[in-house]
Amino acid sequence: MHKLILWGAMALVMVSCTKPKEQKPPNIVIIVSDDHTRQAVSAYGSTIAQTPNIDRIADEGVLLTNAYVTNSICGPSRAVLLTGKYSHKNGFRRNSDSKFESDQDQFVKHLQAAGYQTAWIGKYHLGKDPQGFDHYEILPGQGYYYNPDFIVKDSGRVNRTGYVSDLVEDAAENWLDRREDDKPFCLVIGHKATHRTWMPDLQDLDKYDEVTFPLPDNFYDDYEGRQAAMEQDMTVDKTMILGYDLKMYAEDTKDGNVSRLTPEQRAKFDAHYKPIHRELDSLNLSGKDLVEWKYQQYMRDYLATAESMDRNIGRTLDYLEAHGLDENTIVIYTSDQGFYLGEHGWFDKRFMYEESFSTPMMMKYPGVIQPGTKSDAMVMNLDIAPTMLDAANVEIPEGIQGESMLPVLTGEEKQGREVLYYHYYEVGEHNVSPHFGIKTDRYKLIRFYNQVVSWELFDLEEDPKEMHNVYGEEHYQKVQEEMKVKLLEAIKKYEDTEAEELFHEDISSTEIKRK
Ligand code: SGN
Ligand code: CA
Repeated sequence: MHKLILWGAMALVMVSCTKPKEQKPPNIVIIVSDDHTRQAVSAYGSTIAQTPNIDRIADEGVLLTNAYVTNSICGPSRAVLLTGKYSHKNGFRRNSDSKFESDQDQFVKHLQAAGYQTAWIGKYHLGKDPQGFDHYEILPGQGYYYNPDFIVKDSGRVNRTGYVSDLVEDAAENWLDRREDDKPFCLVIGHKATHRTWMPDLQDLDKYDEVTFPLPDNFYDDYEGRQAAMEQDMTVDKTMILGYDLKMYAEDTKDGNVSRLTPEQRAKFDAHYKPIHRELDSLNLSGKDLVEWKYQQYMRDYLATAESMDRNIGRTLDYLEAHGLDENTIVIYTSDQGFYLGEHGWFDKRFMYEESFSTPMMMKYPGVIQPGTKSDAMVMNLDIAPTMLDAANVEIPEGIQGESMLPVLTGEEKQGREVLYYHYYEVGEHNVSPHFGIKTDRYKLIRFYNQVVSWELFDLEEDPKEMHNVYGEEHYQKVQEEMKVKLLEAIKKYEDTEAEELFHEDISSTEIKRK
């Protein structure tokens, strides 16, 4: 009974401000992919990929052209999404050794308290104990592409036959079918695509066979003046493995994904990759020819893996329409971070450089956000939690560090953020040195520490590909000082005491601390 009163009160408040005039609070669907980057989304102007279903969300709402993450890696990014707090506040700094304390405050818990039904379906990657969800069906850890296991709330581990993107969507629709339809819902759909090792649905394997992809113009970056970029281990050339990543397997592969295939599925898989393998053997490539061959194969697998996800996002949107839910449902599409598609010679993410610091983000909110809107406001994944609470007319708790995007997206406020703050912590795989920094509309300042100790400053207007570190250059002295002031302000604003200590350390020259 009291929930009904609450909703009545909410409806009244909503009529009197910019919120929709519907009587009911909006449903929420948040679709989070894994490593799917803007360069591979046609709504962002990608010419190499077509993502018609993802684009539908932008067409019917807003495309955010300046959306960024606070820490470019999977688990940490999801923890930020749920808590609306930076990694140093929510405790999940690294995939490698952090534990997500799911008893902490999360926006879904507030939605639950306000009468929402909540569910997380698909890749979660924050352990096995989600809280704040009435239902979950999550992939254990990274999960598998083919015939994956799911951990189902109250039932435990189950194995399902099929391709992961289809199975995640099936489970999401099953939950929607079963929900109590007199209550609003918040559903998070976590896709596994397009994570390494880019395993496409078998029906999509040949999709990009005939395409030759242009090499990014900084593919052969020499990393001059950027020591951390020099030290990384994530190049197509040296790090990407022909067998493991590009499926040029010897017969006795131990790869977890491939060994899960049924004999029938394996036959289709082999029918695609074996001729490519034979061709590779016959070409006898080396040097640049081999690197560029790897790049083409990487791109084909990556984009083919996105196909099924895009198709299944189309199913989500169709489901909402078919059930008359589309007019009162917010749909957000985002990734846990961006990814390198050969820029700087790389795959993977982690760096605060544009390709992995940014993330695709678009949102439809019928009646509130004008279809076909493009916003260049600087927003972060940190803002999703408060935005959803704002949309549901639920009070945004004190500790949340993000800001609701709604005032900017509805035109109520003109200006978004002026400064974006970033902090990456992981030490290990891919050897990217920890770093923190800020970005403004024109400049980016980064402080690397722990493995590489250095400063980097980029003028994004002059150097959008971040090839020229101007830190210490005479011409940029004033900008450098101003950016440092802004960085310290951001550190203090978000109470990142570890970064504050490092900020004050006097470092005169670049240092490398090899493990
Ligand atoms: C795995 C991948 C890495 C990737 C991390 C983090 N290696 O460890 O290449 O950077 O995940 O990705 S793999 O051989 O297991 O594919 S994240 O999206 O989970 O953060
Ligand atoms: Ca990821």
